[in-house]
Amino acid sequence: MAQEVRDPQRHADAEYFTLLSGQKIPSVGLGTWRSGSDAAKAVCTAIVQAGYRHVDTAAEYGVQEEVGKGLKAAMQAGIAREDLFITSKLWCSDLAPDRVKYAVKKTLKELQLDYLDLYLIHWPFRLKDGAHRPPEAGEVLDFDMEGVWKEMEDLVRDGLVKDIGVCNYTVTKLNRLLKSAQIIPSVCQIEMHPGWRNDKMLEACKKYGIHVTAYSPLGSSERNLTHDPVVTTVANKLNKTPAQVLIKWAIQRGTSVIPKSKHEERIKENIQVFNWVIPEEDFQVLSTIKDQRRVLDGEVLFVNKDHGPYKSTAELWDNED
Ligand code: NDP
Ligand code: 1BO
Ligand code: 1BO
Repeated sequence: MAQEVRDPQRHADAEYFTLLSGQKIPSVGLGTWRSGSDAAKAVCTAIVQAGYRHVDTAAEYGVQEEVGKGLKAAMQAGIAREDLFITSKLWCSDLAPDRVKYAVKKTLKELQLDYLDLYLIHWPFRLKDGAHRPPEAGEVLDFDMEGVWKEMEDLVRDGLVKDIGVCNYTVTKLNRLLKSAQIIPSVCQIEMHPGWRNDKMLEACKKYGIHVTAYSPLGSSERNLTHDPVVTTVANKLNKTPAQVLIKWAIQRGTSVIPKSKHEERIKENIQVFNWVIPEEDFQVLSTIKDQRRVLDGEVLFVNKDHGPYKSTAELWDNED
């Protein structure tokens, strides 16, 4: 068992985690998937009013220009660029060696930034431009993992990004990547919450020193765990909100965490997670919820049951679930 899983009090008040590169990633960041036209206001509110220093976005979210406006407003309000940690992601249609640099430059332009703190491979599956959901025959292409990673490494050398990492990897894919990587991924971003603990990936990452960021920490909008009776019972006992308990649970596991909200009050609520702890017994209760399942299994994006190359979600996740 990884140290953090064994000792959930160790990271209780970590405001930052240190990456392999030495860079620090703030433990709480603002998610921006499905923030739409509210993204600029959410980002600015989070940074200037609520004290966030970490924002997670992606080309695929279609909000980067809005996020960029929010970042610009925050910087105009006096927050220094170097105090912010901005993450974006390489989308599946750009998952080819000759498209990586172009994709990051487009992202930087949309965000009005000259570097990213972290650039992630969004999903380890390459899609044809304009692929349908679910994909039609021939729309899921071969992914040159080693070739793309080499280009990602070049982005670090060129100073366009400080750290690189992956999302939605399995232990199998991580082991393959590590065989050829010259720069080990600093971060692996994966779905994690008490309803999908994903202990296997957490432990694999810890073994290699790869930091984990937990996405959909509240169970996303599809499985809103803020109404789960186990979570609400612990929240009532600790006099905290269910969202705060879910976010704190993630930090106590040694992961950074990127809750998304479009609402000012919730954005503020979601970072009030310091100077208190989830006691061991309650942490264990949260860590033994039986109904373990992913919210984002990737099926709609990558599975074509008749033509493949991935005919089931089990295949996407290398039969590790
Ligand atoms: P979250 O688990 O963050 O949940 C977001 C939902 O919870 C929204 O419906 C939000 O509504 C609601 N919510 C937010 N705060 C509270 C609160 N205090 N009380 C009750 N409800 C609340 O889901 P996401 O899937 O958005 O994950 C977070 C982020 O992770 C994403 O936004 C994205 O940045 C990243 N991500 C990355 C993925 C990847 O493949 N790498 C995949 C999925 C997510 P409202 O906005 O109305 O407040
Ligand atoms: C559509 C991509 C899933 C959220 O990151
Ligand atoms: C639109 C995202 C769905 C992932 O399975």
